[in-house]
Amino acid sequence: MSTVCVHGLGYIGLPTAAVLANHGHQVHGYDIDTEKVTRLAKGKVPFDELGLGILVEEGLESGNLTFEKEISEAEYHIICVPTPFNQERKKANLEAVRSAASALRSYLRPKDTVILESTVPPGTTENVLQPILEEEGLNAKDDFGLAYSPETVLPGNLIQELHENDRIVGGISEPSIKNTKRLYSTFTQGEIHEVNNPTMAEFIKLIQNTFRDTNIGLANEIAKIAHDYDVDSRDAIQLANEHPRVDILQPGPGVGGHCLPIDPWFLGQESNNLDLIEKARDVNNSMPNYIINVLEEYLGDLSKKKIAILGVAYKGNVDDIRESPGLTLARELQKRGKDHNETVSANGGGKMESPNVTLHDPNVTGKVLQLSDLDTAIYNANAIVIAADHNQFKSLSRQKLDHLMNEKLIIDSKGILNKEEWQEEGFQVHCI
Ligand code: SAJ
Repeated sequence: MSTVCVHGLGYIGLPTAAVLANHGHQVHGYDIDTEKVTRLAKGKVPFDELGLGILVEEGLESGNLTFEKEISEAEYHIICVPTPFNQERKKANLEAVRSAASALRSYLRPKDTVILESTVPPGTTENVLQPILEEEGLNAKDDFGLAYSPETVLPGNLIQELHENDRIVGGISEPSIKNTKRLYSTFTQGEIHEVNNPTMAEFIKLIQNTFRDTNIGLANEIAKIAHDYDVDSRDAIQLANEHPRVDILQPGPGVGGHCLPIDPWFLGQESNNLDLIEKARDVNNSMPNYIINVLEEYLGDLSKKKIAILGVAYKGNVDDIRESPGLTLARELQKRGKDHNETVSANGGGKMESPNVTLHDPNVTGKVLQLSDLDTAIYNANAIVIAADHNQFKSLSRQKLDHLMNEKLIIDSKGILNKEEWQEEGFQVHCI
């Protein structure tokens, strides 16, 4: 068993630390957010993830898992810090990787191994991380190990996937790869694939998410085309996928989360050859406005209409709102009235009021968003848009909606309702 220091206790670092501790390693969790560290030391997990709370609790009880405000020496240092995206410059912000590297290098001893897991543009491990780690005089090739091994786990199913997914390990030397494999093989049943340089591993991670984003872009475009022919896109995709070599993903309100909408741009950081990939991004980003067009098809002018958005998490059964399509839709709806009024004040014409948008999400908490309970959100609504496929929305009560809504219109952008059953009760259901 080994000593491990995990740098960054977010969506990936915390579950990784807990799983490692659960497999007998002595794990030290470190984060620059000292309040978070204090809460974690008391067993308080800052986000919902199936099975995570219990693993943290067990780790703390066994003494295998500790959370500290200082970095500690360890045989392995795993870096799981955020790599935000700078929208304007279309570049990754690697500040957190840089400062994690500067902070840990004085704790680095010969024969230790540093593993980067954060999603980064190709070349980051060797060109950004390595030089910073070497500043204290140790040399990565001869003295310590350095590898990139991307996390590939799905939020909502993280713990299971940490145990089961294959892993890619790209190291700068044979010992770097060997030591990294040794650690991961203690908890993953998936295959560990070695590649002989970190850049290749970084690239593989990015094309996995880019594949998914581009495939969803195709599904979204198919949904728009299907509507023009009055064809149900989901039925069409389902049957098309019966072919052994066709595997189209599902359309929706847009692509959210911290990974899929961002990773394609990381891929393009040092390349001008993104074409189809950028187009797919545009298609996915167009979905909230497409939903507004659909709403207008049914309701006409949306001024003074009340639209309830159900689901502001970026996808079903998570509480994460990063890059949430539901929130983008809300913002775009509100913008409609504003944009219209700016045009009419310049050119003359009648003013338009923004629709009244209400938000409901049973999984998300927080005052900033002004979330309503379900009844308040849908009361007197002219339409509901389902923007996240939470389990709770699959069993919405027709009776309640019938009773509370002003007009019985549902835009089901995730295709979770049984359309026929709802239509039998007099609802208009439009699936994206
Ligand atoms: N979505 C669709 N249609 C689909 C599938 C998803 O519109 O058919 C939408 C979702 O609603 C959501 C977005 O795409 O808004 C992203 O959701 P997701 O479940 O596809 O992926 P993430 O972002 O939660 O996690 C992805 C995963 N990558 C792959 O499956 C290739 C996960 O395994 C990665 O670890 C994660 O990114 C990451 O951290 O990179």
